[in-house]
Amino acid sequence: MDSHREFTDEARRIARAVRGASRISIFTHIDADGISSGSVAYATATRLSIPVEITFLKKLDDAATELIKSKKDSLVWLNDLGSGYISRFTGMDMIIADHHEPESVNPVVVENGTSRLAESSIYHLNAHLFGIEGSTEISSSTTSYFIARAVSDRNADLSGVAIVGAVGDLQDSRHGKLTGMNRLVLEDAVKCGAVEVIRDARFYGRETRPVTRLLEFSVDPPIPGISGDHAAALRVLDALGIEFVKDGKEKTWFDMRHSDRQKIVSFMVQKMISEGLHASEINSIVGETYIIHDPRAPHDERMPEDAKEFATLLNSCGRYAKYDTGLKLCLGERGTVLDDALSLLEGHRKNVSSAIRMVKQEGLTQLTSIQYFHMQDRVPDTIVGTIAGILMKSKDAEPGKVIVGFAFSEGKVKVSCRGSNELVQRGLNLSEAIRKAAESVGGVGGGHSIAAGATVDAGKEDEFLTCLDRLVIGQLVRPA
Ligand SMILES: [Mn+2]
Repeated sequence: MDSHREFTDEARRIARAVRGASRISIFTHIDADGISSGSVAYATATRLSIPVEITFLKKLDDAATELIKSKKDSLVWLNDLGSGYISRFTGMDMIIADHHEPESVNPVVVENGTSRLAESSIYHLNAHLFGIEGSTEISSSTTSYFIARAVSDRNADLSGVAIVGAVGDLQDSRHGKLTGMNRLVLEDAVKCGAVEVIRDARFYGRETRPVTRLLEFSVDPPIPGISGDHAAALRVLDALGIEFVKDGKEKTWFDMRHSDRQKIVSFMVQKMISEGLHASEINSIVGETYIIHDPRAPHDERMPEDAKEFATLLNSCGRYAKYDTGLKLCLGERGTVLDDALSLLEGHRKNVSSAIRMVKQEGLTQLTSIQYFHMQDRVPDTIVGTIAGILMKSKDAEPGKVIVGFAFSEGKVKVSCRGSNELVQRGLNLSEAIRKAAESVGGVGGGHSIAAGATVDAGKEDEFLTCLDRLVIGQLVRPA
């Protein structure tokens, strides 16, 4: 608990700097957590009537670093990036609100007892510096929310959109609910009506997918005898006597009666218990779900309310570089902004499914601890991670191995890696492995233990793979 206190104390110190700023330049990452974080910072500045601008960054490369450094007359507020490169910004008037592994986990303490980080002009709010687990207990959006909340109580209503960022980074997946610092944000959100917590099946697509597809595609963890088997899903619904078709159209999970949903959930839980699944695996299927009611937003029935689906919408905005659309959604705009976001999502789904078909046709290439595919220039580089994530949960991947995806990106090669909770428990730290492997071929990389990315020079893929394979073998010390 002390670490929580120190963290919120630091947020308060940073809030003073925010209040005193004459201009704020926000930089943030382009995924759901990044867009959500950016919107929290943006709303905070706007409400203080401080002139503010926001820039979305795919990565913190040299060009981005120069751009950030050019904002000398502003208080720069970095979200969801920066902690790994703090030494690039020495002397800048800057806030870094991030949850990726910092360059140095412990601030270097100098003789007079103050830390190097405290001494520098950079305000650095990152869970890792306070002994808090940054990959599961706090996202960038909830980190920035702590600053926003310390700026003004009025900003409590930003908690809903902050929760979308945390869910977008899958921080609720390990325990089937948000924990740690995220939980404190959730409490604010529930208090102000921005989020409703519902215990339910945690399937993806409860608002949009036909229910048999929803059951068929629930693969993390798999429901014995249902996942990957559309006919089995139909049989189960029939056997339970559930009417899932109305006017010739299949219902979604949300369309179904509560009692019918309960029937399906208890059937699945029994099935999983009888198959000897772990309590933690069962929890990840049946747990908390988060319904977002942004108090700032007008009601629009096309807007997905489920936090996961909201996050997916933001991710589509980011992947196709419609950052402004994502930002406006987070600020509570609907109408034509929502039209744009929904059509981006539809286009994205088409892109992903055709890419998955391609990889399945070509097959994954197997190494000892990893398996990989290369999309070359056939998809936007921003969807390689999604493809890797989906394959990781499919029957086409070999279990117990990391998936690596490549695609060409602006003259270089973008790499995305995905592991599993099980591999992380066995010692996998993809963030570290990918950083080292990328550096060994002159590239850059990093991220989280379960998901990480890199950029390397074209032609270096094989060398990179050999190095990564060796590093991952070394990490997986614990037996399966
Ligand atoms: Mn993040």
